[in-house]
Amino acid sequence: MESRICKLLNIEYPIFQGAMAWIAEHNLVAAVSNAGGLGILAAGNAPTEVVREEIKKTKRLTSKPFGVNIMLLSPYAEDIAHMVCEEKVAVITTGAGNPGKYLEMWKEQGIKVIPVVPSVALAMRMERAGVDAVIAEGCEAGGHVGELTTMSLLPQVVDAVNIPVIAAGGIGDGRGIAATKMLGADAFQIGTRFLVAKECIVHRNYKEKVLKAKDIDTRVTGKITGHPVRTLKNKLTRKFIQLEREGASTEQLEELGKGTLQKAVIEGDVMNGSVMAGQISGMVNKEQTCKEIIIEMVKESTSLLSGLK
Ligand code: TUI
Repeated sequence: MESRICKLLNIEYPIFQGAMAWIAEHNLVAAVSNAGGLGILAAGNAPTEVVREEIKKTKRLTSKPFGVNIMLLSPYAEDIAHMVCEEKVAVITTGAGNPGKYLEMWKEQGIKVIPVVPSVALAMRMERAGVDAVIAEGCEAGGHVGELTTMSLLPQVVDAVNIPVIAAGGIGDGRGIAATKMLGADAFQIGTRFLVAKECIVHRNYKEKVLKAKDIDTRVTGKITGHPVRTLKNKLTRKFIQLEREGASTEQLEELGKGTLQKAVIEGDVMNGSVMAGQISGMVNKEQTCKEIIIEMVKESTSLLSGLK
């Protein structure tokens, strides 16, 4: 599993843990980094000092590199962008926007910067602006998604840039890693499978819902608001879809979505909460430690790839 990403970030395996808001906190992140992957703290919509504390707690649990993901729609994004410099984090990933205005500051601090890009155009802009790598995330992923699938987006981004490309969206086992490696990926980001990791603190009901999910159980809502989100179907998605059909306003839909991720993750209300998860939920059916997940995926993919002669 040699990869230029491993050298760049000083990690053993080219496996990133997707930064899931409210979920990717210090326990999960440290477990992934200690297992040789790259754990990534999700800042989500959390206030700056909460994220700073999470960074400190993670540092106490691991001496390995880990990242912080800044969700650029957060009201605290700007503040967190400065805080991560003070805390000297090794890697920053970004989502849900263009991090252009922070790049100079982060690069001056020697931080490795890896934005999520949902298009070739943004990938090229980011390369020109000096980022270290990009994450090409297809809409099979859970949470906020772009238009293109991993199968279509990834090879087009790989052709357009010279920096390393991390594949994300729809990777659930070693076959997904082998397949996206064939499409040109240098590393692989996995979110949904880590939801059911033993070290993952998400509510038990959330884990059960992912474990029970079938292939066709995710829905994308919020296309109208400009922020489409993939979740497992439930009472909330039915309400969303009905309101969208009735031509509800962006404000009404945003109001309905407020606080719903916390409701599912912390309170375990998986009927009225937002159960963000990717399309591979249907193949997640066992609970393992982060180390077991990583080792199993590495073994499966290397075996598949070594069979290609
Ligand atoms: O960011 C994610 N996944 C997320 S963020 C999130 S919290 C949230 N909740 C409700 C609404 C919105 C966010 C839950 N899941 N993945 C990475 C990602 N980034 N997906 C799509 C994008 C993206 C979209 C547009 C990245 C850049 C971008 O640029 C637009 C521009 O300004 O050029």
